[in-house]
Amino acid sequence: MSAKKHIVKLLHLYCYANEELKEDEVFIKHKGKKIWPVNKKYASLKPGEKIEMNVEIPDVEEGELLSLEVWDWDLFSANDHLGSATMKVDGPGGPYLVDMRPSSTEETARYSIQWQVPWSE
Ligand SMILES: [Ca+2]
Ligand SMILES: [Ca+2]
Repeated sequence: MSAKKHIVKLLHLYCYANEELKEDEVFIKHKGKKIWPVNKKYASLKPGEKIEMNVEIPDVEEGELLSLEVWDWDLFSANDHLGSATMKVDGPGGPYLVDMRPSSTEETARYSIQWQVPWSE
């Protein structure tokens, strides 16, 4: 018997505090692969801003802990892993808001992701 599968829809990304002085150049990874933003390298965000994500992650098994990595793109140095957000996928519901857990105690960036599991046919 195989586990039930769901689509996880990412709705919005909120920035409460950033890593850099002006704007962070944010992108999101899932299982080591960039999944957002879709048609560009990153999205620029500063504190107090919210941006629409509108991306779907298919085939998430019921009960799975879905983990998303939040990254800041940098031109002259390695990109920074700001932190990770974990969502427990129990079935259709939401929207929910999950806080990113910072990657270290020195990390200043604070982000949250709004997500939901839509009802399917
Ligand atoms: Ca940057
Ligand atoms: Ca940086």
